[in-house]
Amino acid sequence: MNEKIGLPETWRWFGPGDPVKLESIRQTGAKGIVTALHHIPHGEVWPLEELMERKQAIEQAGMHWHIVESIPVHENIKTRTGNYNKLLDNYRKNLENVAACGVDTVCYNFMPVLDWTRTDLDYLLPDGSRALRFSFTDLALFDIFILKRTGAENCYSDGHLVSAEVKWKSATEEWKKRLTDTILMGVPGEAPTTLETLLESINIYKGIGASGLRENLFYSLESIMECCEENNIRMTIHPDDPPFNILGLPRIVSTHQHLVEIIRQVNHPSNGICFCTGSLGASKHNDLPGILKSIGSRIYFAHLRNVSREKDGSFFEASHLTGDTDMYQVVKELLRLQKDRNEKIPFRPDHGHVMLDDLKKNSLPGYPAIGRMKGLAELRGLAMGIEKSGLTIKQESEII
Ligand code: DNO
Repeated sequence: MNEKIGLPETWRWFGPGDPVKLESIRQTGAKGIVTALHHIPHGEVWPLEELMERKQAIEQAGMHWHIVESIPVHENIKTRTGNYNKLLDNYRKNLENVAACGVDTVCYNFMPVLDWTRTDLDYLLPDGSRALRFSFTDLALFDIFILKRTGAENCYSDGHLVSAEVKWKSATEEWKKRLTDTILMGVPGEAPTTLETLLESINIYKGIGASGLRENLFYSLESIMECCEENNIRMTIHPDDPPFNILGLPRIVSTHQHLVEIIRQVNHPSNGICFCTGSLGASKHNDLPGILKSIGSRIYFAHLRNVSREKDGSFFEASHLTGDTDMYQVVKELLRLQKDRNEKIPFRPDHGHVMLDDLKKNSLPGYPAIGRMKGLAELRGLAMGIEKSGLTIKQESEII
């Protein structure tokens, strides 16, 4: 694609073990690779040598590496316990190391214990393809009957309690195990959590609450901003996925207000946002184009995907241009921001349906090749159409 038109296209690659190889990614048209050293346990220093090998492999395949997703934040940093200061030293070291490889943007999240949470990785769509889904009934079933969290029943509507109990009675052991593995999974390539550690963590976070977690985020951000500045790195926090409370864990990156608080509290240009339309869009209260208008000056990276919300708060991942998020408005705002700021805002097509030949292959949940490539192609066309028809007009962001 003409680099001067549209939004820079990137692609998430999970490293040499990813079933989608760099040579294939190149054929999608994406120029930028988004990756991380997923096999290294959270909190450890990533060896510079290994990072350089990654960089080389990406460049040899004809692409470049500017974005790391994620340098994971260790639980002790989120809870500010134990060796958290040492872990923050390691985090700064990692920032220096990735910067030495030419990385200028780092994505991370501050979700307690679990990264994104779904209840079904294989949801059958009417056209025969498969998507990820989050069902409130299944979450309630897991919470009450499998995790057996004290007080869980108080967190769900009467309707969810009834449907969870009915489903529990007829569920097979195999289905229960699959649901448990799905909820505990987190990020492909990283160690899953267990029921025991999840329960322990839920207890720890009970004592911390949303305000404590927020303070811990601000403390951590303050402690790395100077390092980011020196190394020309911009941090982008990923929104909570889903953007509402689950399993009694606190949430601090779910709403417009949360994002405003984060950038106001640590008011430094290196403190930015990863604008994930799929995460934010799972709540009907989030006005996505409105968020872009408001805090666009701090959005340095975008994840574009769509969700269809169901009446009871459940949702499934729709194709990139359908679903409840108006992708036309989102892309238009992003293009406008690019113009205002006179700099590019990279995006990646986030997730994709399992379809066509991928139905016969093993791909990482959310990250098959063909569904993502379909999303990328649709988004590329949308951006080009908007830009070539001159639909973006200058508008400054409201705050900061
Ligand atoms: C899901 C991803 C997230 C994201 C992390 C960032 O597909 O968008 O796992 O990488 O939350 O730390």
